[in-house]
Amino acid sequence: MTGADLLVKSLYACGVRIVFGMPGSHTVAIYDAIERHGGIHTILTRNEQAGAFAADGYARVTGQPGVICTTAGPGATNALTGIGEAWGDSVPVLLITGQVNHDRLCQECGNYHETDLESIFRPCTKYVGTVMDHRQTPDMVAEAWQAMTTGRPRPAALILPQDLMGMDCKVDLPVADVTSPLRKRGQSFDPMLALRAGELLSRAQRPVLLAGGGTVWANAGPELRQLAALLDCPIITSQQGKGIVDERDRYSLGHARSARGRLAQEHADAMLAIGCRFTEVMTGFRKMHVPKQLIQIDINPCEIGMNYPVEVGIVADAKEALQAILTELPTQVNSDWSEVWPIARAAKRATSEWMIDVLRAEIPDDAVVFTDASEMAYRMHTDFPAYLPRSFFYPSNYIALGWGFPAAIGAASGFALAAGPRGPKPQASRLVVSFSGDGGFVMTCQELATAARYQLRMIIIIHNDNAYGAIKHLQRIKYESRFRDTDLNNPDLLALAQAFGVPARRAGTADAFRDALREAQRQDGPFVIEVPDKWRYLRH
Ligand SMILES: Cc1ncc(C[n+]2csc(CCOP(=O)(O)OP(=O)(O)O)c2C)c(N)n1
Ligand SMILES: [Mg+2]
Repeated sequence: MTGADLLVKSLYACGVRIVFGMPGSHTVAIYDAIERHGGIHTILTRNEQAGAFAADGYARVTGQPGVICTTAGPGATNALTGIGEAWGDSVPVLLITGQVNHDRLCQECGNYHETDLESIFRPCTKYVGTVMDHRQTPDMVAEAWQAMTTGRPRPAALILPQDLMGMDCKVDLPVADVTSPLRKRGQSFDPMLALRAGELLSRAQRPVLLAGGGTVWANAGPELRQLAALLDCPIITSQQGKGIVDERDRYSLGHARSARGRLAQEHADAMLAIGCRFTEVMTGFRKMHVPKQLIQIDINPCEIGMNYPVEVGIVADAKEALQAILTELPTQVNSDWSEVWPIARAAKRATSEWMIDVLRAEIPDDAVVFTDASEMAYRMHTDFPAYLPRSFFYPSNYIALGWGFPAAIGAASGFALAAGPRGPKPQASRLVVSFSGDGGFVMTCQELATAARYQLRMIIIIHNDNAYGAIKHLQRIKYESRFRDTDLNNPDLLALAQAFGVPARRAGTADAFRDALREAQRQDGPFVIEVPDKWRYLRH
């Protein structure tokens, strides 16, 4: 048994069944151990950045940590942007990376791939460690796993010197048990706080519930819905909280920045914010109306009162805190939204986009949509209703362009794995949609090779305005239309897809888009739809 065998056994014991990434000289021992172990699938990506994005997409959709394995030095730093995205959006992603021999570390004595990975990854991981004795491996895997899966989910990095991975352990060392009670996500909190929160909410005339990503990771949808029903009040969400309660539900007023969501905020005299960070994007650069009577629940104590002053702050897991508030809620509640409900429910968005409407109408309710940092995707936050938790994703806070397509690959890989080689037919597994602009798609388009290699069932939509439209827009409104480096000379995207072996179609109208979506859903593998948008291009 080698250090790499110990690593693989430990990962398997944590429940890892899929590893994204690519091998290099410093990690071939790990890949060989995976090959001999036989219980873990690998998904080969063509750039480690995309591998980290895929691990992130897998984690977001399954709720389980995603794993990315890279070689030392450039492999690891390629993955850095993906780890940054997972850090910004609170997603558990484990980076497994090689390193130069342990006795040569930090000496700059000519070992290729050498760089100080701990220092590079420390600011964007909850746990980072370099194995300095191969027998430490099981404990360090368990520590990394524990960091990712308790409290606020965030990435971790485990750095493995290549000599230790190849080293024989002589004995069959046991791996650490991480399935034991370290699962508890929150810490205990003062029940008086739940009582105060319950009193405040029941006294309010128009309370509103604001749900963020913390509610999704805590699986707190049922409690949230129950509280809304008891208070007869609206639920609005951040981008990360989208779908925690079906956006068609009578208590849902959708995304906080939607026309309906804004109405809820404007009329609210109390707010319960749960697992929501009040980020720059979500609050429209702090312009969001937040009532003075603010109760905030967050698993991370630093978030309480960080952006808006709070009346009551509860450091807890969202589900546990909501359960406590439900218990403490007085039977007499004063809430009365009767005048606002009809106006808010009828509120219409400013302009409708056929791309968004046709997509929502054509794909199944349980389809999973990954969007990239593009103008149309930004519109989708407010205008694309999510029906389920973990069904609509956007790189919300680090906002790495090029994230959407590889992240969708990660999710599609997870579904393919769950279906298994003899499992349900591909059509029976959930449909994955990737929705990018042309700029973002071309940034990681090499992953068409990955989608084709594993025949992942996914629809890859590219909204093509031949521009970095979002940035061109800024040049127009802030810099008197002095356009520089925002018009693009794109390849023929259909020919590009076909060169990778992925069928593709162009659709320039709502009808053509509808037909293309239907054709795509009849496929067993990936399918590209390009939507050219000359009109938008000219409008800028
Ligand atoms: C890695 C990275 N580089 C640059 C940016 C800045 N950026 C944000 S949106 C955008 C343009 C995206 O263009 P496209 O994907 O075509 O979508 P569009 O805005 O045209 O809808 C750019 C360059 C970023 N967020 N991330
Ligand atoms: Mg564009």
